[in-house]
Amino acid sequence: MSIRTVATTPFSDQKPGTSGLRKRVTHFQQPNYVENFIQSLFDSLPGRQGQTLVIGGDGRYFNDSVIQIAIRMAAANGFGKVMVGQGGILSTPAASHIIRHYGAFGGIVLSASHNPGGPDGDFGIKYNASNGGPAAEKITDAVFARSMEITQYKSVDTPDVDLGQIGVHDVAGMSVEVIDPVADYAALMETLFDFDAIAAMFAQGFTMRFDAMHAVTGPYARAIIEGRLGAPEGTVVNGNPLPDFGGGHPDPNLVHAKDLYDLMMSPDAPDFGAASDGDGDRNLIIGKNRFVTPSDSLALLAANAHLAPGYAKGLAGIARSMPTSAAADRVAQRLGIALYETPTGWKFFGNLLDSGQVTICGEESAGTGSDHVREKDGLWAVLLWLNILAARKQSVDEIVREHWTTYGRNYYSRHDYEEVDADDARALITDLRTKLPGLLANGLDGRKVILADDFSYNDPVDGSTATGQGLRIGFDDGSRMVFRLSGTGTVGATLRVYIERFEPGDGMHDRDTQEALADLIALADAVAEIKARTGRDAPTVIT
Ligand code: VG1
Ligand code: CO
Repeated sequence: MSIRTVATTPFSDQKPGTSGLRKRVTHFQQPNYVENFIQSLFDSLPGRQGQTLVIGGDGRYFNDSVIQIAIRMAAANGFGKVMVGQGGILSTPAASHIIRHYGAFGGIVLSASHNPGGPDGDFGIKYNASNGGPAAEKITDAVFARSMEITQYKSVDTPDVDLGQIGVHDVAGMSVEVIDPVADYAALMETLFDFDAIAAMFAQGFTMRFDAMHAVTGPYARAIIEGRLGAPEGTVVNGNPLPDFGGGHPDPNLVHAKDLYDLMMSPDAPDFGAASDGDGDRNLIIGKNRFVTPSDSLALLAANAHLAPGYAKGLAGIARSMPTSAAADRVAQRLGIALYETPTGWKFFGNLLDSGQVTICGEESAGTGSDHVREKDGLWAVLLWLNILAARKQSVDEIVREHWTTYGRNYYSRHDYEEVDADDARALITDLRTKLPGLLANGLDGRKVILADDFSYNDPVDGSTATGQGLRIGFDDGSRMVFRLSGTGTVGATLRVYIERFEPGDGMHDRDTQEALADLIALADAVAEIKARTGRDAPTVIT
């Protein structure tokens, strides 16, 4: 079969963001746009000849077309084998596991995560390396550089591979294996958690709702929660992945998973509620009348992980992204283990996990995970929670309250201003940056400022540095505000403002979060001139 070389010209906007290249579907549909990016990626991966590439996605609109393009281009670019999820489906954590489990060279995950899908929605392409984790900046920078000078791409003329049936196909001499997207992942989960104890809890009448938001986790949650753990059918809702996620926004937060939230706050609430996002790497955890913030969830999981068989020997260390609250820091302190603070994005946890310095990682954006894969993992977090509930035989609310009494509570909230004019947003950050030295010297509104900088990170493993990762202003009472621009949006800019305040173990733990943070929220607006510069009265999303 002859390889076809096609002439092309560069696009100037193929720089991967926090988590791969993300654009509108219509943008990806421009002639050669997908091909250019995939060829730039392959050109940046020396040693790929004869190797195995994993391909899968979250099932969103355009997933099937891009998978076929990627398979043909993999064959033309010398890969020896492609493993692809049946129906083109692989959740992000499952793809990470498959890469590791089968010793693959890397993997392509097609997803725009929590962004909406459909013909007018978003699409995305991300690359994971042989450790199963998101490509480090060294690789994404190389891909971007290549995309700016690309002149041709390679493909083969073969018919589409039938992704509907599990089995092996030949594409121009390259083997394509269509695999069960769930089986290996479910088997991994069974090695980490006490499935018997969780199943016994369900058998005794424990109730749960898992909202898959018509995204990728439906088949995984059904197979594991209803299948292996024996929860009643119907425990998983919105369990069929749809190309447009049923018109919804597959972001498991209090705005987009409002149905679940309302149920959990109602008299009919089951014992436990959870949801995941488009590609299955995020999680939302809600108990009866008790929403657990992602930052608290990270701290709680770290403090209780030893109750699950996979973590019985304890944790090596904990890592959290910089904007995530300091709740996990106190757990690390008590456990006598290291706490690492990294920039936003899972790729920064990779080296710490690979070198065995941390076991559990988390982000305030509803991402938690461990060294079992190299991505955040929504269902993993849900199963660890279930394991903890089965072991402690207490409600979510009781466990959270006990935690606060022991460690204190970090009141925490993130305010997002979406689709702001990109120049205005950049100017806001630039101007605020110039104010930081003054704040450090003079304080702010009568408060003593002990930290005012633009966060930069030195990777302790490979010595690489990431700068410009967010402006932080910290006060002497442990409260803090952080400002950064999103690297996953597709229209304009999204300003994220993260606010937290520490309340000690014997303090007031029952205040409304927005109210408890009101003075800091007002201060953040004043110092960054958010309303004036964005023209917005209120954030688009509050989490
Ligand atoms: C956001 C979150 C970040 C997360 C990233 C990818 O990035 O803040 O914590 O790692 O999304 O998550 P940003 O740059 O928009 O703030 V996902 O679920 O899209 O893979
Ligand atoms: Co995601």
